[in-house]
Formats: sequence, structure tokens, C-alpha cells
Amino acid sequence: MSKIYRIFVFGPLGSGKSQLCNFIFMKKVFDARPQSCSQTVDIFNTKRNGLNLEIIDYAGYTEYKAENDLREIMHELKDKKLNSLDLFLLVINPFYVRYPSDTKNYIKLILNTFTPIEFFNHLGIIFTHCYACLKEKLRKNIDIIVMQLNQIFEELIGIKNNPNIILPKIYEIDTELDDNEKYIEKYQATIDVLLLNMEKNYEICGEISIQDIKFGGVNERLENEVIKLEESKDENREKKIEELIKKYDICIHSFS
Ligand SMILES: Nc1nc2c(ncn2[C@@H]2O[C@H](COP(=O)(O)OP(=O)(O)O)[C@@H](O)[C@H]2O)c(=O)[nH]1
Ligand SMILES: [Mg+2]
Repeated sequence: MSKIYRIFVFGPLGSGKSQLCNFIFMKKVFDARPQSCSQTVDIFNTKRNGLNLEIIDYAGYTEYKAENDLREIMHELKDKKLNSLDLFLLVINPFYVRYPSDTKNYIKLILNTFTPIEFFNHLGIIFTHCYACLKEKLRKNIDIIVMQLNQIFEELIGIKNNPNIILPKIYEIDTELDDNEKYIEKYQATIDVLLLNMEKNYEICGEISIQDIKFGGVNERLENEVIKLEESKDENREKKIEELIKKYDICIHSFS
């Protein structure tokens, strides 16, 4: 059976997770709504560019019961024999610069279950709501949030000059486009780049095995965590990424 890439989508309530999932699927299967307070976890499969994707649209985080939730969903995945993860996708609405304080606590929870290297080498960050006409205004917010995230990651994981870590990419999209074809194409191409980078990281670091997860047992597993990062071997993929970025003028940042 061919590889299924399993994507764990997380982020604050109402940041645009479900709508992003629909955008990736190119049809409405996830429950997205204004003032969304959906606390459910939806898991759906699709095929895109020949990749089998399974997307877990995780309940938005609020302070309460987050830890139990996370354990529960991992147990659920184990029970269903969905035994690996390939991408943590952090979804952020750049209108709210105050999110990162919640985000820090949440990432701490994730790091109770996954090792820093598992988490970080499989992380992508997406800013939603990036309306073209508001780009200038949002730029400042995005910069502030990225700076805060950078601090959080440095504090929790020690990302700077860490030879075991691939710095995550940061993407910008708008999923509420009605029929503005030019931008739909651009942002769909952004998703293509995201998926190509996910494939690349899979090639370099493999997947996260959920079967091996011992809850609260991260420290035990940490000891073995020295990996040698290599460059991706698929030159075709690199070329495709470059072409898409150039053709659609896609904005992708990386942590410095
Ligand atoms: N303009 C715009 N609105 C968005 C975008 N993403 C989400 N929204 C709006 O935000 C609402 C909540 O989104 P939803 O995906 O349900 O958020 P979730 O709680 O993170 O799953 C949606 O109904 C949309 O109205 C986006 O990229 N651009
Ligand atoms: Mg949702």
C-alpha cells in the first residue's frame, strides 16, 4: 500500500483550520464556520498530486482540557492503527498578535508527547486571512508573531545552530476567495509547495511513529535523538518548488 501522509492541523480556535483543510481538499468536507467554536476532531482522506493525504482537523485550543484532548486523540489514532504523523501544521490568523502566549502553552503540551526533534522537523506554519489588500498592514503582525514564535522555539527547543533541526517554513494564504481565480491559483500553489516540503522532510527525517509514543515518556526517548540531516535527493522536487515559487510569487519565510 502506498504511503499515507498524515497531517495534524492545530492552532487557536477560529484561526481558519477547518477552512484551510477544505482548501487543501478543494471541496467542503470539514466543518468551517464564523465564530467557530467546534470542539470536534475531524479526520478525512483525499488524494492530491498523487499523494494520499489524511488530515486531522484538530479542535482549536483553549486553555482547558487541551492535554487530555491531545492524549485522547493520539490514543484514538493508535486504536485505529493510524500509526504515524508526517506534518504538524500550525494555523495562525495574523490579525491577533496575542495568540502566541496560548501557543507557547500548547506547544509545551505537544512536547510532553512528542520529542522536540519529532515535532520541529515535521512542523509547518500557515498564516491564514492574508488578504492581498491588507498585506502591508498584516506584514507587521506576521513579523511580530514570527519573532514571538522564534523566541518560544528557542526557549523550549533551542533551535539556533541545532544540527538536528530543520527550520520550519512559514506560508501565507487566504482561503476565502470566492472566485478570484488568480489568487486561488496562487494559494493552491502555496499548498503544493507545502506538500512538496512535507515530502522532502519525510525523505530526510522519516515519519513520527505514533505506536512508539509513551505518554509522559518523552525524556526516555530523547536520549536517542541525534540524527544526521541530509539534503533531499529528489532534484525534480526541488525544481518544482522553485518553479512554483517563481511563477506565483509565493511568499515563504523561514526562521532566521
Ligand atoms: N478572509 C478569510 N477568512 C477566513 C480564512 N480562514 C478562515 N476564515 C474565516 O474564519 C472562520 C472560522 O474558520 P474555521 O476554519 O472554522 O476556523 P477553525 O476554528 O480554526 O477551524 C470561517 O468561517 C471564515 O469565515 C481566510 O484565510 N481568509
Ligand atoms: Mg474548525
